[in-house]
Amino acid sequence: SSMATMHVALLPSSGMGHLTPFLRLAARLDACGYTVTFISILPTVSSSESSHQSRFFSTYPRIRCMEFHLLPFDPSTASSTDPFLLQFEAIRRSLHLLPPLLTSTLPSISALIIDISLTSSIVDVVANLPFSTYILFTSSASMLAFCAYFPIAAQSNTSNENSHLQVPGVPHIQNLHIPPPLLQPTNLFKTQFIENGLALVKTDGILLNTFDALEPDTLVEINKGAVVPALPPVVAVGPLEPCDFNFANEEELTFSWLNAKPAGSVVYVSFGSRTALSGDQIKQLAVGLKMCECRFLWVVKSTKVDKEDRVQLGELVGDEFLESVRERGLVVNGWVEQCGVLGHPAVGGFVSHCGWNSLTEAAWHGVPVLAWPQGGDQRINAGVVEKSGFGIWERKWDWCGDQAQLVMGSEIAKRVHELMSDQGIRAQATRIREEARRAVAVGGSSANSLVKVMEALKS
Ligand code: BUP
Repeated sequence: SSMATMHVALLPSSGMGHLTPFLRLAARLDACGYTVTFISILPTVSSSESSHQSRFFSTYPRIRCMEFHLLPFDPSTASSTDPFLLQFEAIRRSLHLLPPLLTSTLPSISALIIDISLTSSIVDVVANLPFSTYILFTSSASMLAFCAYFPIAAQSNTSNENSHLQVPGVPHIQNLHIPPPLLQPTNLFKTQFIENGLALVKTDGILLNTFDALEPDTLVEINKGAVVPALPPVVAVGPLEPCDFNFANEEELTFSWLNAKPAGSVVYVSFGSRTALSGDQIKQLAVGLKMCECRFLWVVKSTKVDKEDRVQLGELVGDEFLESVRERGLVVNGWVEQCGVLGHPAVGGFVSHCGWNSLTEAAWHGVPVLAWPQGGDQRINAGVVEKSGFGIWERKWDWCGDQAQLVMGSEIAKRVHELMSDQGIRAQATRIREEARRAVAVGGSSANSLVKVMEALKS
């Protein structure tokens, strides 16, 4: 079909970390002139997911919305308490309802782009349908390599913390860097993870929100077949640029506070949309930010899902603390427009949980990162920060969780100070920013790769 009628459908999964890159890719494809259908899964887990989607559809009126209503789901039939993981399962169990929706749209669909968490359930459902199936992998190339390799490694399981997993092209992965649920004998996450890893070979290709200059060796090894033979083409199309939602107007307080601060003087602290630190760790972080004597903007989260009742800020960090850092620090309990913050000239460092979107946004804006991974893929992503040199990673700091060892305020202060004063890291972050922008500009590696994928669909 001609470009004007080429039609791409996108199926994201739950959580802002998964939704965000799908919205960005949809906006990119729309800008290239393709017909785009965005499948909106209802109901969502968090209110940020629903508010972002409604804003998205009003900002991009050409993009079509296909509502996909989930079947009723009884969480007690799945072995997990994580609301986002339970939603993965709920979506997986409803996917057999999707083909009639997909085949009845006009112009007919040329490609379906799916989330990794749904892969093993969807590949068989769409196997005989007349379109290609691509994954948009929402994490790093390192994590993709791990995801492809883990099902094989799991067969020769060793549970020693210090044992290494040598995935070709990826820095040594110790067992203690692996998402913790994968080290347990069995659980819902592990089952899904292994099934999805094995199903990668059944897709037509895998798109990555990364770029050649950020993870060069890993991309080469994957595409040489060194990680797993017979993987479909793995294509770096990132960093996917932030959508322009214009949230900033609503957050005048945050941005007018930033506007009054000197260039590069503020450290931004956030652990993403689904990580709640323990009360004690939040208090130590407060101590650290007070001690480090830098200006800071801190997004505090005490609940996993934003629909839950919020605790008052004073209760979390102490009224005394808020009073004592008034000029120097802004503490926000809720949501800030992170891309606006990272792109603000006052911001000179980012203490991050290393969610992949956060890292690609830091790269896009050239902001140095202090990596403090808290769970999931985040230690593997922290390895990318360290290897590419645009940040530092203190490997001794623990994951978040009930058993977690507290990182003390003095230790945090020391590292934040180092982050904000290291000129070498700052220069490298600036170089990464230039590479990122070059990759997606006309003729850049990621822009060219996406065009090639779309061209291949035509034949
Ligand atoms: Br919190 C927060 N504002 O206040 P990640 C997040 N974000 O814009 P996660 C805001 O949500 P997983 C806020 O810019 C990024 O695009 C942020 O994605 C945005 O981490 C996204 O960084 C968060 O991938 O998901 O949400 O923990 O780790 O599952 O990928």
